[in-house]
Amino acid sequence: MDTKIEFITIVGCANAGKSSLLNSLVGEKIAIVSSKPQTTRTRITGLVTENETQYVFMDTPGVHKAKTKLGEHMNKAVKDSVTDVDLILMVADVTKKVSDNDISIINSFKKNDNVILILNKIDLIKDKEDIALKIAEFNSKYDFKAIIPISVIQNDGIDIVWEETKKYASDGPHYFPDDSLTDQPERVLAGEIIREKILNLMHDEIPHGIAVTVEEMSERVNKNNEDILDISAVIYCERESHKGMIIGKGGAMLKQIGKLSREDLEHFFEIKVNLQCWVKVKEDWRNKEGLIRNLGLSNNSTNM
Ligand SMILES: Nc1nc2c(ncn2[C@@H]2O[C@H](COP(=O)(O)OP(=O)(O)OP(=O)(O)O)[C@@H](O)[C@H]2O)c(=O)[nH]1
Ligand SMILES: [Mg+2]
Repeated sequence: MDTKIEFITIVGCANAGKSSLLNSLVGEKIAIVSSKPQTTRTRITGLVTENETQYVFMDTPGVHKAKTKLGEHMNKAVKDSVTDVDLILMVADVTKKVSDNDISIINSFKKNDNVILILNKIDLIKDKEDIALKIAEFNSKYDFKAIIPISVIQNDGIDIVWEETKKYASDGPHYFPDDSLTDQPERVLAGEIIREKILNLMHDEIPHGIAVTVEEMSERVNKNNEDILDISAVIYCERESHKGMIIGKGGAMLKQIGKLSREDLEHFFEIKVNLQCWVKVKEDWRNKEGLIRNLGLSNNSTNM
């Protein structure tokens, strides 16, 4: 059988719904999602193999005005991702004004790039005329191959995204095993699931200064003959005062983070999980190149 391959990058401003779209296209939650901007920090690959064709989707961090070295790495990951792909899916939140960041994303496209604009969150729009106006505004900025209004949350329009996406596959070998969903190692996925819970439970600057590493992940059989996955994770934060808040009164916050993470980890890995979380301080790590690299968050440490 002749095989086909297509590389697709998903770009856009922070919080537009890029990771939500990736999860919807892959049909499995492989990228964490939160209501806070700058949730995604590295390029995440999502894979769909259908008959002879493999689709390699790359979710990227939201473009934003970087205030830390980590932010600069995140923006660079986006710039790097738009070269040498078959298709770019640019995602914009239809409820937001066209921003400087949208324009800088559009300026990074070359004239002949295949770019489809996805206007997400149409479930929040009451007057459909507003969608038409947004389409006209974006239309004047770049020659998009298509503009598709969708709602990931309501699963509205995803079929059209697929229909348009499929046009850009070409002959070539598959890059990943046909049954893979992502290239993220299991430890990275586990760490991200824990970070998502912290993003949802904590406020202000704290969640943005969190990094999670999984130090141990191993399976064993317990005395009741059940399979258990032992996971030991370290939650890094930027200040001693943040550490106290992550642990919470009498350990209540850490307990809650642990409980929600364990439930999600058990669902994802389909096995009973025993989770241990430790909290450590790495002063101002988001501005230290060595620490960013050690935590696997620099461009050179992503795995493609
Ligand atoms: N109402 C509505 N909310 C949505 C929709 N799609 C995503 N969201 C919400 O928008 C927020 C951001 O979603 P993400 O998928 O994390 O956005 P992102 O573009 O990956 O964000 P970053 O990784 O921070 O750049 C979350 O709270 C989602 O639940 C949608 O179709 N409608
Ligand atoms: Mg994201």
